[in-house]
Amino acid sequence: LLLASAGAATAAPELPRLVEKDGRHALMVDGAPFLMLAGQAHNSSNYPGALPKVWAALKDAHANTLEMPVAWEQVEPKEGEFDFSFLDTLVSQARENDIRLVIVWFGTWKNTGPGYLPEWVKFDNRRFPRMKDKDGKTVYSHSPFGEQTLAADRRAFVRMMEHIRKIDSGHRTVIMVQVENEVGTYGVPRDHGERAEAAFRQQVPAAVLARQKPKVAGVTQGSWRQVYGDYADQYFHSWAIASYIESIASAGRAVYDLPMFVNAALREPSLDGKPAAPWKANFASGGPTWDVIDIYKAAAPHIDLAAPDIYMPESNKVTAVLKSYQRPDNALMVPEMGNAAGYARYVYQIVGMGALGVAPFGLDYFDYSNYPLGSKFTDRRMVEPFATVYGAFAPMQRQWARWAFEGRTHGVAEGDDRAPQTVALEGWKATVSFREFQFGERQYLKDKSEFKEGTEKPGGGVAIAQVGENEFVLVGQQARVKFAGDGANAGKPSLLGRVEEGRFDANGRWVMERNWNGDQTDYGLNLPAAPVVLKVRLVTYQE
Ligand code: N0T
Repeated sequence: LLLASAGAATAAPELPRLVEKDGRHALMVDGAPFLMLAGQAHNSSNYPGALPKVWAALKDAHANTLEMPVAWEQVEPKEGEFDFSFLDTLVSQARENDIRLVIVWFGTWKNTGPGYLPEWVKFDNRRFPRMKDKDGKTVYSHSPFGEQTLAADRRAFVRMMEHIRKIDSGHRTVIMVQVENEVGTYGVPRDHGERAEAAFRQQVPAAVLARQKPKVAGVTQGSWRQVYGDYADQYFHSWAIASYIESIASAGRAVYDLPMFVNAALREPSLDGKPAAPWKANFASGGPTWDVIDIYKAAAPHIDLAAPDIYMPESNKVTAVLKSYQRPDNALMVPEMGNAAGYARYVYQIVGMGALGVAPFGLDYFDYSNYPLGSKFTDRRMVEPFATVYGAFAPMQRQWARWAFEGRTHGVAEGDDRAPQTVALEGWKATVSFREFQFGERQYLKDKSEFKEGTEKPGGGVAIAQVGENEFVLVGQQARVKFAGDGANAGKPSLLGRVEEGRFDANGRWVMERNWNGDQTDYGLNLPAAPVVLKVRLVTYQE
């Protein structure tokens, strides 16, 4: 008996954790990189009765991870009385469905507001103060300087982490935790309550100064206003909220050390590389927007990453957002993205960039449509565009995550301009073009205004992994890919050596289904509307 239990203890897999090497990142799950092909449930799907429609959609989507909210109002409806029965149901059903979980903590702030506070917190503004604006008027959003609010939120969060440890430490079904949801405040740049005002007059902490450069010429230290001028209010609020989150996350990790992150309601990305302008009332001040990631890093070392919630459908904005959140000190993860069909192609770009994971939002069959942020549909028609892409990656997600961590992967999504894109590879470059017929070149067409059916809207995407010097794995749809020598192979004549269409089996072994040649390779590799996986070998030769 003793031996058996000792064996079971050693068999318990290690805790999920984030690792970094050469500025790249992996989420280690059961000791190896893991790619989260995820979906986030609707906000109100966090009750046992709602779960059947969640699992059904995730299964249809070929997802391996569910992001599910757990709300403070739900677990502590009366002060000090905790009920984690939903977590019990969620975790056990996740295991039955072979799905990992990311828990999304709806605490003090949900989309900046107090919606998910228990009523004993929400309506007691003395104990749990809201922010004040500059005229002393009460703001809807709770103050990050509410000491009792922080203590109460932290206690509930810690109790949740204790509960997760209790039910899950032998399984690791829960792999990450999001702390709060889309924090910040709309309409007001910062708190003007008494404690906030006192803190605002203090010196900017050295940890912040070390990362976020002063905005006032010639000033290297001083109060927030002195150092950051017109940016001071937003920066201060970011620091205040990040510090609040740090207190919750560090206490939670002390009891059960899961990777933790924050998500951002985006502000407009920088399309021209220029720094952001000072805050105007057009985005949530204080949230982890791209311009204040450094403040979050300084104030919240127990938060592994800040992540973008992408509800901007434009391809140039999506690209700018992804670039601004992928940094050597910040792993890329997209915990929310619109679930409209047009977003499915971005999975190739996101996964190709080496993200830890991606999740369309509202990926369950609850009869609620997020249009215009997401799909008009609430049934299979909503899931289908993601299902085909996830289906191609699902069997190979472990290999893909390893390749991504090794820096071998690249991703492209068709742009709104439909223009070709080039991908720089080692010794090679790939040109990806869109709307082409599978056979022949455009000049063969009589009617030059003709395009391939099904390409009326941008929907193409390709992810490429360079698995060997001259060997590639391509996953993609609705695109044409052509390779040419580059770098060490520049100018050398080359040919496709072999192009196998196939799939990876459950053991990660390649299963060849056919060899593409002739018409199927003479005009580039023409990926059909439904995703395919190709293994491509290129060969240079002497003329
Ligand atoms: C998201 C989701 C959920 C360009 C919206 C997005 C989720 C939260 N908020 O379904 O509420 O809990 O994180 C806000 C997007 C604002 C509009 C942006 C237009």
